[in-house]
Formats: sequence, C-alpha cells, structure tokens
Amino acid sequence: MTASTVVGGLDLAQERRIVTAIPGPRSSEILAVKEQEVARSVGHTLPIVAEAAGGGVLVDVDGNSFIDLGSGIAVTGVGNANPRVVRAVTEQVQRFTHTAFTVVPYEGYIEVARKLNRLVPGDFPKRTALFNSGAEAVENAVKIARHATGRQAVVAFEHSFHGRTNLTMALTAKSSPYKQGFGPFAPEVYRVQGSYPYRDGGLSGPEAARRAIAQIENQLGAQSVAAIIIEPIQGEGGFIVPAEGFLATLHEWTSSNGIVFIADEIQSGFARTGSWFAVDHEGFAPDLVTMAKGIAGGLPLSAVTGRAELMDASQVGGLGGTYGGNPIACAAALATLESYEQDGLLERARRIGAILTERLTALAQADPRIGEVRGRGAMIAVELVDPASTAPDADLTARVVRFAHENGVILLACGSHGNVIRFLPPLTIDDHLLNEGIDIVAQGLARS
Ligand code: PLZ
Repeated sequence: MTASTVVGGLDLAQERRIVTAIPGPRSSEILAVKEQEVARSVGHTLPIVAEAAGGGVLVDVDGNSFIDLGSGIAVTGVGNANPRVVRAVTEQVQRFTHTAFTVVPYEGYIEVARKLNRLVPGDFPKRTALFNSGAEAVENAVKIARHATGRQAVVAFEHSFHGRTNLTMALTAKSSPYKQGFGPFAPEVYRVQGSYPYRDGGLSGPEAARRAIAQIENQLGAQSVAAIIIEPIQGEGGFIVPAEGFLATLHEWTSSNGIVFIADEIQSGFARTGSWFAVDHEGFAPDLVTMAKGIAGGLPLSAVTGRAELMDASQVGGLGGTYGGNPIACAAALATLESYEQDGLLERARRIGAILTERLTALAQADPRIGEVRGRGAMIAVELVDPASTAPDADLTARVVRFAHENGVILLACGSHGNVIRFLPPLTIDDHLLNEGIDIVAQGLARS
C-alpha cells in the first residue's frame, strides 16, 4: 500500500506513477494553447501541466505523478497545499482579502513581523517590512541601506542571483537569460569574486574574503559602499557554499566600515538548510536579511528584516506598495511558520540532507563526472564536469535532467554554466520517494 497525504481536500498517493508518454495528450494540448497565448520568453522547465500537488508529489493533468525534487524553486518547503496553510488561507479569504496595509493595517502582517524579528539572527532590536516577491525585497533592502548610510554603491558577487527587476538584474551576475538585451542596468552596482571552494584552488574562507575586500577597496573604496549583498549559499549560481570563515570575515570588515551587510536568504532560508537561515551556521548576524519563497507555503510574500535603526531610517511612506504583506499571504506565512515548527521540518531538512549527501557521495565515488557534492540540509547539489579538465558539463546535466523528467521526477539544474543539478525537495517528502528520486537520477547518470 502506498502512503497518501491529504492536501486541500484531495488524497494524493505518495508514489511515482507514469501513465502516459511525457508530455501526455492533455498537457500537450494545453501547452499548445500556452504557445499561442503566453509570451514566449516566459519559459517552462517541464512539458507538463499541473493538476494537484502535496507531500512529495505533483500530479499532472494526464494523471502522471511526479516525485517533486524542486518545490517550485524552494518555495513549498512545508509541502504543496499544506493543510495548515489551506485552512489559514480559507479562513482569511472569507474575512477580508485586502485593505492595503498602508491604508488600514491588520494583525496578520504585524504578527509575521513579530515572528521574523525573533527568528532572524541578531541580538539587537529589529523591524520588518513585507513585500510580494524576492526581487522586491532585495530592491527594498538596497533602498533601506542607501537611505540609512547616505551612500550609493552596492557590491554583489560572482555567481549571484537576486532577481529580474531592473536593480536586481544589475545585481544578478549571469547575462543570459536574465539580462541579455534588457539594459541599461541600474548604476552604482559593483561585482567582486566570492568564495567557490571547488574552483578556488585551496583559497581559505578568510583569504577569499580578503581578495573580495581588496577588489572593493580598489574599485571604489570602503567609504562609498552602502551595502554588500550576498546569498549565504548561492542558489541559481550553483549551490555554492562559501569556505568556512568567508562570510564572517567579510562581515567583520563591513561592520568596521559602516557598510550594511545584506544576506539574501530568499532561496536558502526557512528551514531549507536544517536551521531557520543558512547564515545561522556562520556565527554572525547580518544587518539586513531578505526572505521570500519558503516563507508562505506558496503564496507570494517577501520580507526584509534587520536592525531597527536601519529599517527606521527612511521617511514615513518611503517603503510600501499596494499589495505588500497581503492579508492572505500573511495568514499563509503564519501557518507555514507553525508547520515548520510543529511538524518537525527543521529536523526533517537535516535528515533529507543526510540521505542526499550519503547517496550522492557514493555516486560520486563511482563516477568522476560528479566533480563535487555540496550544500546543506535539504539544499544539496552535484556539479557535473569533464573529469580530465573539470570543465563544466552542461550537456550531461541537461541529459540527466531530461531523463528525470521523462521518468517522473521534477529535477532542476542551476549554476552559472548550467552544470549543477540541485535537490530541493519539499521537507514533507517521505524517505521512500526521496530515495526513488535519487535512484532515477542515478539511472539517468548511468545512461548519459
Ligand atoms: N534572491 C537568492 O533565489 C529567486 C529564480 C527563478 P523572486 N530564485 C529563483 C527565475 O528563473 O526567476 C531569487 C533567489 C535569490 C532573489 C530571488 C528573486 O526572487 O521572488 O523570483 O523575485
């Protein structure tokens, strides 16, 4: 008997089940309409159309059930259509759907802020502001840092991803597909090298930090810098975990130079790494933290949380937006936080991480095309390379990912060179499905 999970009134068998060719006839029909009606540049990774999802599976409109190793890009940490979230959203939607918090406030927003001020690391008074998307949180963190410091320059890193709006495109490192043809970009954004242990030739964390600091001092001088923004584990750039001491050394330097340290936890946050935030593993507290994705079980919500004196520096009315901190999204966030806490999901992220790391490391020992297995908790990746030169192997990556899709596993690639396979399952996936998903990836590798 297969386990099943109740989501939003549906009972979803927790199994991989392929009943048609992929894509099936109904998906193909709908995707043909997509092609006619939706802008071509809004692409899609899998050629299927969703019908229902929950636990560790996503079912398409042809009745195929996929093992979900992507969580909609690290969003559904608490599982899709999580029952607590469904309940909270349903209750809220019946009371009111919108007031604009900046017109008439409501408690849900304030309660989310109160919770985040306590969860985000840092033994100092904090404040929070809520927005809709990750990019919007990043934009606002930069606004806050600029206003508070009276400086303009912002430093981002190689392999970074911070969004697709104009300022966040400038902060994002990779040109294609994110920036190509979309300029001009926002000014006063500078880029330096980060820490990439697999490709850094043995540079230690503090050494890599000193390299970055020297580049910043050389390019613009510390006194011009409002903020540095960095993902404590880089997501789209390839699940790059910086060498130990890299982030802490940078932070020491930003603190002694009046520079705001912004940790972009949009992908790495919310229990994903087995603690609330990836930076919890680093032994210091950032000045500002940006959050989104895993915060609200799939509803659009993002946040900036940080030092009260920075958050409070700008004029009243300077931060806001029609929908920021929408009441339904806030209700979802409170239920999501409750689920992480009450359903043991931080512990679960660590267990998922242990399974992934053990199995992928065993694969890597037998297959030199796996250059590195890295990550933390339920945020693990393999970098695929040419064994002789360690050159990135994007073609192999694409073949393995396609094999997974055709065989009922939602699997995502990442990396500046498209040669990293990332594992981001919902934390509600069971061990059996997770292992079966890894089996399929192993088969894909063996056949590619
Ligand atoms: N910061 C660290 O990972 C979004 C992008 C998917 P939004 N990452 C997924 C895509 O193809 O656009 C992300 C992130 C980090 C910021 C963002 C931006 O978050 O909610 O997509 O705006």
